[in-house]
Amino acid sequence: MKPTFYISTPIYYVNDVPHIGHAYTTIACDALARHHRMKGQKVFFLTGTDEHGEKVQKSATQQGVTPRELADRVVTRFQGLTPALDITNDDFIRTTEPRHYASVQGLFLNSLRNGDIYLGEYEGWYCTPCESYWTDLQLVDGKCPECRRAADRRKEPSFFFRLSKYQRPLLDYYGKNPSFIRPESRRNEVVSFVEGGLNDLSVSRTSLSWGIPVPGHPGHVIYVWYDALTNYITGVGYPDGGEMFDTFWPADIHMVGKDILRFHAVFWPAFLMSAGVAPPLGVFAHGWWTVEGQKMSKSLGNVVDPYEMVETYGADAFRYFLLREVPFGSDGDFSRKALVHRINSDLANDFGNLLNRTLGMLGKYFAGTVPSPSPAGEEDLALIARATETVRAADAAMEKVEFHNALTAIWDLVKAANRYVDASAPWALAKDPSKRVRLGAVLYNILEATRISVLLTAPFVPSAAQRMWEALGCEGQVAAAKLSAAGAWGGLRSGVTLPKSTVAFPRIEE
Ligand code: ME8
Repeated sequence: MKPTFYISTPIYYVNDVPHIGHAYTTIACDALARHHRMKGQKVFFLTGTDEHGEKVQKSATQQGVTPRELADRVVTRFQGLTPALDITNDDFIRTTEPRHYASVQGLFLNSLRNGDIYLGEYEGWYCTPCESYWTDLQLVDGKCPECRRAADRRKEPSFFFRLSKYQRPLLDYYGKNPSFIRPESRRNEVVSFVEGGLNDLSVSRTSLSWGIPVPGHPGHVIYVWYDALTNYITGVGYPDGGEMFDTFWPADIHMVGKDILRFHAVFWPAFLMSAGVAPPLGVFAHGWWTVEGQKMSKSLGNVVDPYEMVETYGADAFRYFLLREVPFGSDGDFSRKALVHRINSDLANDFGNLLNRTLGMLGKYFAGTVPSPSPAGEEDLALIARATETVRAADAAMEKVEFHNALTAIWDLVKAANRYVDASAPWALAKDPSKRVRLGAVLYNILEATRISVLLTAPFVPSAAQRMWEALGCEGQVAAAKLSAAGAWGGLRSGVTLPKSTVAFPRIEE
């Protein structure tokens, strides 16, 4: 196993406040970061905000403030997601920070010096919402091929990055690193795009002032995507290098929405190759959410506010829903009905109730004290084997970034534990004093299967998992437990006294 793991979210534009899409990417990264910490890896998890460019400047003008004022106001809403959603990012980067200026200018200068960046003139189209350049041929019915909004004609002096030169090196890189772009279907999309030929890319603007100046050419500011992508190396100390850089670069996963895959899988590795910096090891593109069957938009008034979700349903439930409802990588539809259904059926009924009813029986039959395990019968061995297999299966799914499969595997264990309760009928055993040892063994097994389930759900529902962990008499933070040790059967301590009940997941009125 690699000793380190570096994962990043995209950095979010500050032209508007966060919505469910931003929360989704950040939560997905957080679950992975937590999982990798529990595997014992040293993790670096970076998120932040993208504050320059025409889109932010335009939004500021519309609101009658400077871009800086807008950024300072909106950034707090993105930073606030960390406590609200229980996110464990190690750093938060703003592209307006001095460390980032040094990094972007440093990277740019490397390519300017080796001739990969040269001065020319840009003539073509620009889509401000996407901050993207397009040629006549690329436009669809005169509109941006990406977002189908009107693009503007531009003609201005510009520095260009020699992207055309990197067609072969990029294709070689994809060929040698089959898991660089995931999921697989997206990889094919990018490979065909690059095989179709690459034009040199305009990487500076003179008609805009809100950005990082090109060193030595104060009339030019660096293209916002060149600026933004560089955040991933700024975060680990570029251009100075040092221990952080050596430890964590190249990043393991840049997590992105499918809308911005091309920037990450084509432009970014080319910029890095040109400057002599290793490309990232992986880019994962996830799908898009619609809301109650419709595209989310301000004009429809159906934008889902993550803060409101947390207030109404709690961070654990929101996190669980987003990662369980849809296969990661596919598009999905958000609906309150589906969310409430998942909370009541998966979280409250299956999982919460497993612990709660077992604590009830433990209280009644053993005054709450955890009995000793004893030699296992066939049905016990089946449960133990299932738990051991689940630890392996959940990890395998997480390695493939298949959250839904990890959760399905964990819930199979939860359901198996519930069936074991019904089949072994502790309430019947309790009526026969000669079955007391057996009763103790059964309760131990249920609690132990629950403990392992709690351990595995900790990356997804961190607060509830911690409450359940404590209710099971386990010490310390479940988030700090190591999967290899704590995932082994038999970790539950006998002789400790547990509460008679606990509500891990309150039911919601439908
Ligand atoms: O693109 N469903 O920032 P951004 C799922 N600053 N995810 C969604 C979504 C939806 N409906 N809408 C947005 C930018 N996202 C650039 C990135 S990175 C160097 C620069 C998520 O504020 C998804 O992760 O527009 C998408 O990639 C990101 O928000 C775009 O955020």
